[in-house]
Amino acid sequence: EERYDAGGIEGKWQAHWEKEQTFKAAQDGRDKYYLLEMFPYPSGRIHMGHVRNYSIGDVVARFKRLQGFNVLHPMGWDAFGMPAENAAIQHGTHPGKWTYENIDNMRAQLKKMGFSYDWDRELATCHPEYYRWEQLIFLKMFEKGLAYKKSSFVNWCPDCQTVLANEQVENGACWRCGMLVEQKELEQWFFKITDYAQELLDDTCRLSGWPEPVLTMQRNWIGRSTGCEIAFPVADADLQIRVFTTRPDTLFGATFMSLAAEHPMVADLTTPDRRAEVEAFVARVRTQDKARRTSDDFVKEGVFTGSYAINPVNGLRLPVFLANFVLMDYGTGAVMAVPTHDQRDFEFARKYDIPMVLVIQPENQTLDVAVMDEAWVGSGCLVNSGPFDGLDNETAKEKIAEYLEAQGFGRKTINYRLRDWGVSRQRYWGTPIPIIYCPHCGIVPVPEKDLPVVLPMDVEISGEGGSPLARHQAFLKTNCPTCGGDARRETDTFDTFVESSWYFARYTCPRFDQGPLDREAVDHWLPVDQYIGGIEHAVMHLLYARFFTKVMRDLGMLSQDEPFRNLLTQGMVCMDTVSCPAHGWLFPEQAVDGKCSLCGASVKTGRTEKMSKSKKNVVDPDQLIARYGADTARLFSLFAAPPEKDLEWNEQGVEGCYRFLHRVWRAVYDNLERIAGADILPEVDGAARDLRRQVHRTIKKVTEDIDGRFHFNTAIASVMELVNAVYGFEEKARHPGVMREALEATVRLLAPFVPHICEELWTCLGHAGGIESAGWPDWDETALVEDSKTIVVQVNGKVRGKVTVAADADEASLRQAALEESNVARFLEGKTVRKVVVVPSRLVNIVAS
Ligand code: ANZ
Ligand code: ZN
Repeated sequence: EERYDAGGIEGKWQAHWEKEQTFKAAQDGRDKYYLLEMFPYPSGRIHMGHVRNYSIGDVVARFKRLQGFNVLHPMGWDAFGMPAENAAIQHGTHPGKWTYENIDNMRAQLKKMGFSYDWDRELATCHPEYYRWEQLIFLKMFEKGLAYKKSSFVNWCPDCQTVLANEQVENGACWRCGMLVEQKELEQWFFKITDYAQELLDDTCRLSGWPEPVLTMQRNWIGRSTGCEIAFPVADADLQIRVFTTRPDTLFGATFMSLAAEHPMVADLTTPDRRAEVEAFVARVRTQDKARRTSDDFVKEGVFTGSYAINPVNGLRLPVFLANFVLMDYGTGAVMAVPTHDQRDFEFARKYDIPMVLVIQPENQTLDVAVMDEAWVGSGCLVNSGPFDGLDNETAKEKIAEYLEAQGFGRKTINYRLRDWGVSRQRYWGTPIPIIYCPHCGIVPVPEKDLPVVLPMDVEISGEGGSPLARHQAFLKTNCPTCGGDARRETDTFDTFVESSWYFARYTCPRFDQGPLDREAVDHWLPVDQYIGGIEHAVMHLLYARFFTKVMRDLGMLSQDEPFRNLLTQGMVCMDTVSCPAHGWLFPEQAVDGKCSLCGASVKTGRTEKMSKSKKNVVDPDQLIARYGADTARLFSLFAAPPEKDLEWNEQGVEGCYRFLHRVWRAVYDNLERIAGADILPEVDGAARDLRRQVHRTIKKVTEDIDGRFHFNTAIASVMELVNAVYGFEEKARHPGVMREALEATVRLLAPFVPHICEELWTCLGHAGGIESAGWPDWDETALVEDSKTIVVQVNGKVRGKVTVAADADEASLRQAALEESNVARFLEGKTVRKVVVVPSRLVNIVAS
């Protein structure tokens, strides 16, 4: 074929790879390399974000394979989740049907992109043969106390009758229906990730292949603080209020107590005369969402309970308040309030007229409580603190903590911001939690032999409150495995983050039927050598996956401590937004010559933003492939920006990539006859030698740019330059061997980026067996050696000429060549040379006057 026909060759090579099982990963003597991209949610169609993510991964997978590694590069589907249920409600299709159809669509789309997956390992998390093993892991965790049930306060939408994650609450209202969200106490299943808080924190230091910002986010999320727990007795009652503080140095300055509205002691602390007001306050706080309650600009309010606590170090009576900014699930849910040294307490004390006592005096100013207009949160010396006066406050933290321990009022503790992971969802389309409730035996785990607890398919999904599972009698009603009596199944399903917490391990043995993991396979392949995905998963997904790895290790299922050795977070795919005054956002093809195709009005081009359906600034990968082919789509996504940066979509860029592939095609075809059978001779001179040097330089650069650095854009740019050099080479006829070497290098270097065209051209160049078996090219060090170099000559700092000298010329000969250069000599006429500065291989500066 004389012309580059992307469509034709792409289908042909995809069929070839499939037939030959080119990308099948096998455990053999070669070094393993596990390359993984975050698996997609089967929403229906792939978008440009997927194209980019998976193109990046595919370059690495193909490159490593060519380098001789045994590469594991799997693909699958994160197939449980809300959108399937919403689609069911809207269109009346079953979530399962919807999901599997989407998977079929998207699999076909990915295949059209030519990604080098081992499709034999494909998995869908909604498949019983996947989630049965997840249920088994849960049972093992339950046995070890790592999965437990407790009642807790959750965001609850009274209209949708379901729990909402914090991210699903917008300004205190449900993201779906707009109803005000309540805090509801519910029995929920939790995973004890807090048992691993310290290890998860410590091991961040071992993840040198992760971006620093991601590690920082993980550390902040874990949020370790050291401090004290202190018990304050309640006046005239046999009660104690325990607080967590990071500032024991301010203990003498505590003038009141703040408790969370949900604190279990609220009823006991409230005096009869205060009851009505307290109850009203508690009811109001419960409607406020947790994320906002702690933000700085949230209005701080509270209510007095009528009780007093006693400060154990100075006997001061501290009124006990409830405050909206104190959260039950941090520390102990109670705070000793020090208005002089904590800004929230300061504002609260001003509002409710509570006295203040200064206990830390800064070094270079004198604070006076009467005129303070904000809390002093800095360091200083202790005052009004009895025996601790005069100590600097860092020392005082230690001393007061020791004193409290000695007196039995408190102890040093470490507190983590990280909470146990609530995994219960009142959802249908998820993994059933394998638990049975028996009126006699209580919570009974489903026996392992009865797994999987299969999600029933014959459900009615109406969108009305609650989970359809709770209305499915055949699912709900069962017998107790212990006593055989009538019992009821758990109807909650897992948070879908559970599935994505171990899929990377299951890929190593996706059809293993004796347990979740085949120890030998998982220990062979893990850790993932390179993980690639979006920054939006920097905290939750990556933290949960790390947690699960440690849990599976402690359950004896695998040996690794960490799942992902290297992490690359790719940027977003962005595009201009276009809008019409009458029709709002327009798809790019709806704007023709600056006019709206619906009404003819002039359109406005808005900001470049992340591609999204809502703003209509999207490009459909299928259309792109139909028009240009997968290789162009891949090339553009890799060439337009470095992977970790945002990529701005533009049609001209795509056109440019397409033209480049034509150019490569033509360079090979135009020279085919000439170079057929030509020997590659290393001994050449002049322009031929220069071209060889560029070939080997390019091999070196592309290799180094890809390997661990992901500088795909500069790698591609250097191959483009090489192609230019091939076109510009004037001694084609005299040096067919050099031409062949240059063209073959071009094809081999481009193969990881644009595999279809390269396979085709490689065959045209007379090679049987496919480019995969050719391996990655090496560069020839001797070809890199320069035989001459060009040096700039300055006179008094101004460039006056250039000289070309032997590559190994010494200083003396450089100096002489510089002084003899004709233009330089002209500038030196009539002057005396005072000094000659030689910067080897760069320039010579002559100082003359
Ligand atoms: C007394 C004090 C004095 C505090 C002072 C701060 C400054 P980090 O570093 O985030 O761990 N706190 C404790 N539990 C709380 C809860 N459930 N809700 C809201 N606030 C809570 O901060 C710990 C500090 O946050 C603790 O130290 C406590 O206030 C507050 F000059 O105790 B501090
Ligand atoms: Zn029973």
